[in-house]
Amino acid sequence: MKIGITCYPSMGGSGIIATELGIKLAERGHDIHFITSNIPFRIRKPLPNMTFHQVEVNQYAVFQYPPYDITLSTKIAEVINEYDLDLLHMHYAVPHAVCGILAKHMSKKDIKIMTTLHGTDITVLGYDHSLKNAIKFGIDGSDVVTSVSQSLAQQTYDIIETDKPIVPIYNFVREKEFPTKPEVPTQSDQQLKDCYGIKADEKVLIHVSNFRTVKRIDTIIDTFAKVHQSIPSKLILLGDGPELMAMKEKARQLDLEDHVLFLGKQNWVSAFYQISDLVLLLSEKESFGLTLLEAMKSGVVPIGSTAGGIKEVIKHEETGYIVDIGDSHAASDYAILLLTNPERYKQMQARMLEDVAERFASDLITDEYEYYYKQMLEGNND
Ligand code: GMT
Repeated sequence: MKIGITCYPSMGGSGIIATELGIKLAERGHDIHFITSNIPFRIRKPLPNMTFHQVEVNQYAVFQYPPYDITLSTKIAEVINEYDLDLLHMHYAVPHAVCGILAKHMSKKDIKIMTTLHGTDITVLGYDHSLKNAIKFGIDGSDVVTSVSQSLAQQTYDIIETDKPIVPIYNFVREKEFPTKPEVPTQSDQQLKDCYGIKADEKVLIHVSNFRTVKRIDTIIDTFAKVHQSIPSKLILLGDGPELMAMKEKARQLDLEDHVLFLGKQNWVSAFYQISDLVLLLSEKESFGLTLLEAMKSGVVPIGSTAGGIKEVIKHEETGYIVDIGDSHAASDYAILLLTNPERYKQMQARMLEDVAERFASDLITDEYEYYYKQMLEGNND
């Protein structure tokens, strides 16, 4: 199949899933055309059947704002015609699904469109009255719509009031990018710990995000503060965003500045999971939580909140623990329980790894997308 993919090419989870899926599909022999503002950051080596088409927006004095959406639509239409694409896979309802529909009209080809909803396009933008209609238009005008969890599908029905069927297809990780850590840390793991002043006997908790308020990093620091009182430990925080400075201040106020490590954006998060014992994602909105899955595949046991799709990723008391949003007491109790009971930790880790392999395998999820591509092309998508 000849597939056009549009996503945000930056470090967010939606861009990662779009890129990793593109790589999987290219490895299976499909022709993949990324139509994006930049080369997606996870693409590290050329694949013969993968092409990147850059969207460049010119600035003219007549425009108060550069018209990215129109330029993107024009570029998609050009690529549809030039490469005779079979289908578009748009990640995010606005602007990308809407741009796909516009591009379809511009290209004059009856191309099929799949749209994948990732979360923020519904759970945040969906409440913006000026965008809700555009989101609905993007969803209703797509041939197949997928969401990254059942929870997000339900939220879409509730918030956007569409009756378009929405197919939940979970996030996945390409397994070799997140090798499972060995039981005994390697020399290079200890070297990485040394770089950041983490002692061999200290436990490591990790959180990775874009530091938006919805990620509730305040709850993560409160959780760590309680754990740190009884267990020698460090908290690694990877990422950058609006809450960064406030969270640094919070760590200082709690006298934890030497133990909460703000390491900024990192390209190779996998190395940090190799040295971590627990991953925390205590968000108040989260459609899936790709960072959890990346950490779990690496062998790091998760504690998550009840938000959105997290409950579908972690099986409470079986593959990790779930706590109410804002409940740092419960989160720290579970963390201490796991970190002080090596047998319990090992059992949960083993069950978690089995579950990741069963439900979130990259081949399984790629098969699901491919199945719906075929259904669309055969006209069986209603
Ligand atoms: O988590 C973010 O804020 C980034 C965001 C994005 O749009 O890239 O991630 C969303 O998509 C990921 C991939 O499907 C999901 O795993 C994340 O849970 C989702 N984020 C939210 O719902 C807040």
